[in-house]
Amino acid sequence: MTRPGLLCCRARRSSRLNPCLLLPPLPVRLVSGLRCWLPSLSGTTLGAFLNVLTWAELGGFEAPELERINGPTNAQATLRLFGRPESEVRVTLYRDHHAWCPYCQKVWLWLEEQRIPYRIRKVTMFCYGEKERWFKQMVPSGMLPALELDGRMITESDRILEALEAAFGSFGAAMGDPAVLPLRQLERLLFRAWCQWLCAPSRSAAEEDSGRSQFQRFASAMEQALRATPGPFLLGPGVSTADLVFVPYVERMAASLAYYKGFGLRQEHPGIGAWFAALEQRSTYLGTQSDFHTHAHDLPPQMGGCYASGSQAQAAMAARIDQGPWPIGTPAGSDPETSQVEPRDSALIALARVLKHRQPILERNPLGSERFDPALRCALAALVPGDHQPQTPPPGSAPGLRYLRDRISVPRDMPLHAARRLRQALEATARLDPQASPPDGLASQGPPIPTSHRRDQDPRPFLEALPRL
Ligand SMILES: N[C@@H](CCC(=O)N[C@@H](CS)C(=O)NCC(=O)O)C(=O)O
Repeated sequence: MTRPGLLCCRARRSSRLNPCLLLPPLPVRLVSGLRCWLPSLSGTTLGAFLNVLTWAELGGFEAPELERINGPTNAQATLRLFGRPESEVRVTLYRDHHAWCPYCQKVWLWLEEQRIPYRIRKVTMFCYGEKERWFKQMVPSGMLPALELDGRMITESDRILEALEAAFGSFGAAMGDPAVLPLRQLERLLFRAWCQWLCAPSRSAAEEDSGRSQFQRFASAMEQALRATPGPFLLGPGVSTADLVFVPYVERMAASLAYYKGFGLRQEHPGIGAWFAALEQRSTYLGTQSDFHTHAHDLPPQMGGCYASGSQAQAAMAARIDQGPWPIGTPAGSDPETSQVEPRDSALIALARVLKHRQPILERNPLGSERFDPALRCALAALVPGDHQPQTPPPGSAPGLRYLRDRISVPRDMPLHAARRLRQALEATARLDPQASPPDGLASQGPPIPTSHRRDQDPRPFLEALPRL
């Protein structure tokens, strides 16, 4: 069965969205869409794949273009001007390629909130590759973040913020303000309690409980600090540097404690939940915000290991973060991870990001480019406008689909909701793999995500595939 009706309906939709995409006659379209894997399919299975969209058809569903330089905060920009001329740029921020470095996020957010024109140069972290020689010549320790201000190189995130305050004025109360200093100390105490709970194996249930209650003591102290002002931020109604100091690690706490402890930080500490919700009203924070899945797997090599509690609730939560179902279309307020309602174009954004990096995505996949190509297009069919279901992929595709599912990084690749849509599409397609039996068995998973390093996330193939500007 070729199901021509479905194919025609898609073709019409794509050509309507993009009038330049003049589709060739039906038989040619079918052949071009199938050329990579026709030889490996038998006549009976072939019919099931005839309505898979071609790359040209997928390219017809355009996502709105992101204005990287002057638009909302985003992880892809290498220059931010906020409507100012480039000649006004005095700052270069050196941060990591994957937006995994918490101390970089603090400085990044400060520059975005203050709308200071700046350049971004991305550097590799030791855990996912080799540090660039040019960066080590400037910063021998290789540590991030680093910031160049009027030609002067500064390292250490707190020193960087102090230098930025001196040059451009503070963002609310300054780093050295008597109201900010005790909050900065509290952030370090909270950080330490989190590390002790998460990064050391518990030898008994009592030890696990003690790690949890020690952490909750400082989480409650943060809530108390929030209650001491009219809120929703630490120093009152306006977000300020004091909040930015807390953002990176409290975000990582929420993610890692959900995954490794089955602990809902936002739910257990509603004051912190309300603080996150206020931050999620800001496009600045949304542009730097990561998600549970990304942090659950970027933290172990950075922290020297994260230890799961092994409770039933923890195992269930970790499985949901890894394999879904992800909270898509849940009622407002019931999403454990964010208060942001899903933007309407999140599926299209996911599609556009895959299309942009299609070549290295295909080449890096363990199935190999030729085998993964049709499987990926089967999954992407679920992202095009309309109520489309993923298509049954060629037999044996599940590990390749799940390899990609496990390596979508937020916000490096796309925002949180777009990433959920793409993971959902890949997983739903993997479950249709006729050879994946049992459907969620180990054999049909992709290669496991490493925990002592993340060299599976080498950024170079993706950078090399981009057009040189
Ligand atoms: N105290 C420093 C800590 C910076 C730091 O630990 N940076 C880590 C990344 S989060 C780093 O650059 N490590 C080297 C690497 O991973 O390549 C600061 O506040 O800037």
